[in-house]
Amino acid sequence: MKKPDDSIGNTEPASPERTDLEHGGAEKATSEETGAQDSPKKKFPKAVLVAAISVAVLLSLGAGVAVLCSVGSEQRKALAEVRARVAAVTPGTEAGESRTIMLPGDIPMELVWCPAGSFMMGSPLGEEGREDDETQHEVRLTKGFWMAKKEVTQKQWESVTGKNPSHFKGADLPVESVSWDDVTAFCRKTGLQLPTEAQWEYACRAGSGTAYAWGVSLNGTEANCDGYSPCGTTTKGPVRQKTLRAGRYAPNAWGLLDMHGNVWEWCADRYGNYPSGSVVDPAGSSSGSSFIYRGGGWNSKARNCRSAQRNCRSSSSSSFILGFRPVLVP
Ligand SMILES: [Ca+2]
Repeated sequence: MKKPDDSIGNTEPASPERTDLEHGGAEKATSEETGAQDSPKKKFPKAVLVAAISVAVLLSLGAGVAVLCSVGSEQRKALAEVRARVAAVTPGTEAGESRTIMLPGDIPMELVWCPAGSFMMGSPLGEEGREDDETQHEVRLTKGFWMAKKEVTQKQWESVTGKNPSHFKGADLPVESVSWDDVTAFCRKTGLQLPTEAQWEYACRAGSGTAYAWGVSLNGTEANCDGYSPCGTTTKGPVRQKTLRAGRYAPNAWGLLDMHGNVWEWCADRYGNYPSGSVVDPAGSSSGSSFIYRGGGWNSKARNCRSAQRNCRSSSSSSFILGFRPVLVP
């Protein structure tokens, strides 16, 4: 199994569960009990007071549960509407065509059309930064697909899940600290899906055959990465040491943003060796416990942001270097 190069990213921020309802109920009970004990005239038997307090607490809890049920019901309805909209999306006609779907709360997610086609997956011998598991082979994708133009933002994540686990907080920053299990749950709720590794690289390259969609070098100027460790050049560039607003850098030829850098992106596939010959619609290894993620992140050396670079980890693992973007296959 490959080892993630960005060991710094294994730190997981704490994400305490909210229990507002239980805390509210407990505080109310304590306050009322205190008031009863301080009263100068104890006209009511203790049993009556205890019963009254119990009823009040139960009513309070009941009202809270009812509110939560109502909110949950509205969210389920909103997500069902999202799935219906997703299911109704039709194929595009040309690369780079864009379409927008609305998430709950009228939060938009822009998608870009990636047409069916063939490409050389992996890297050629001699590419700077190349690793042994990038055996170049021809891949044919028989179906076009819509891919999110940007990494999923925290605003989009919250509109679907109601939570935000991200380490770097900001509505328009990419969501991170999400596991493969988390992002597949997001996809189930919305009717979207994770790209296969082949779909991801095909979209990242957008017709290019070079190490990066724009050419052969990166030093942190063209994408958010560790510019002190450049690739294809000896000139060092900026180091941001954090995520940046999704979509801050120039798009690739099909209009996709941040395929290189900012946060790594989960794919659907299990990690496995590439075949040496041509394949059609590959979906990764049928066994194994490590799942692919691609593209490099804000703390990655530039060579690890190459189109062909592969990385993987277990489905329950999360990190502040790792997010995702979904696809929609009409
Ligand atoms: Ca990225």
